Amino acid sequence: MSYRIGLVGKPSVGKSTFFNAATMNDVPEGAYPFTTIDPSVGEAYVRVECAAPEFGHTCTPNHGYCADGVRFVPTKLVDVAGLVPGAHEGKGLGNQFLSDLNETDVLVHVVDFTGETDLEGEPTDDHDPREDIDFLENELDMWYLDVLEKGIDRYHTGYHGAERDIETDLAEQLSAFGITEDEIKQVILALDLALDPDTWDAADREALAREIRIRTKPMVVAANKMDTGAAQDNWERVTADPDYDHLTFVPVSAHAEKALKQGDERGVLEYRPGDRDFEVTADLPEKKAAGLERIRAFVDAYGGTGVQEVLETALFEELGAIAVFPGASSPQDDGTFLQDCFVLPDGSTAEDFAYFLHSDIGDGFLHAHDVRSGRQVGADAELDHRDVIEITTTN
Ligand SMILES: Nc1nc2c(ncn2[C@@H]2O[C@H](COP(=O)(O)OP(=O)(O)O)[C@@H](O)[C@H]2O)c(=O)[nH]1
Ligand SMILES: [Mg+2]
Repeated sequence: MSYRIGLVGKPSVGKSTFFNAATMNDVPEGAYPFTTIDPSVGEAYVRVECAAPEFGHTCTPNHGYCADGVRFVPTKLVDVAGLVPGAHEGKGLGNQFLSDLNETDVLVHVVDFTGETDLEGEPTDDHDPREDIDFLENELDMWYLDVLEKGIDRYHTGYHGAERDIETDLAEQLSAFGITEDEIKQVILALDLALDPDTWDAADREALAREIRIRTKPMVVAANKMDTGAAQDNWERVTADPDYDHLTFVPVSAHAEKALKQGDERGVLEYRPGDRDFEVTADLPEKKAAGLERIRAFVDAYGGTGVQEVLETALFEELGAIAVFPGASSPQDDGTFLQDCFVLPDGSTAEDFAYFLHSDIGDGFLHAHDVRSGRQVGADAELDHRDVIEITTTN
């Protein structure tokens, strides 16, 4: 029911560090490729401005927490280890890697922007981070192409008899990627191809695989280790390159996020995740204090450590998801208020929301109210981010 954000990237880019920082779980980390063989799933949070203050009340979250008007809504984070060259051919943890990827809704490609790790995750200097981006996109495209070719074979073997449509066969073969027949047809036509695979050459099939991948595997690039000068230089180069305009980049220091969260946990500083500032509350040895001041300069310059920003960009921008509060305008008899905040797909209607809450609520849907305005909301009306919606049912 909750979204899964997948962290992907070659070894040693900082996936485990990012994962730990975002979830504060204990996962082994270090510059050892494949420390995390099984995908680790943890709970991270995305920030949503809380609606409760607008009603003059304090919320009582069932899940996650609220800090000074910012609601931290749970989402699943998956550390998907196992990206190695040839993953799509089953090399390394190839098949496991791909099936784990398929269980995520949106990808965060963690890239080491220092250029100090090669494609296998071994130390080097002068590695261009663009190669990592090309490499992942290519692995994904080759994987999609394999499946696409199977769909074309299925079409040729005449499974659907005389009335076969290529989009039907492709949609069946590509169903794990969550794409419909209609969407496939749109992609074929958008690429100026005929609805006849016999007219497609190898380049056409590759372009088709790539386009379907782009539409079904949205991704954000987490430019990690931006606390180093080398990474900052690469950032300038890569983000100025028009060949990468199709991607969203977020500057990140997973180290900084982890240090701030640990400091907060140990009571030496106060830090709300995602903030661009923090307060040191203890007397620290000079070295520690200086380290924190370097982090302060970083979060001030970049508007935060980037960890929260990455998760929120993935969910709310790349995926277009929205957060909706089921609720009323005043607290329940037991004093609870706005206990829930759910993340729903782009385009969700009031009725979708009712079904999301419970099938009985969906089945009994009578009408919905926008609690802020008091206006009735039709079953088919699309909801907006941060709507507060009360649903009335027949039962
Ligand atoms: N400078 C810097 N180093 C980092 C950062 N994040 C991770 N690292 C280091 O990069 C190395 C690999 O990190 P790890 O999380 O194990 O990478 P993984 O193999 O992708 O899971 C470790 O030495 C980390 O301490 C960061 O934000 N800045
Ligand atoms: Mg790891």
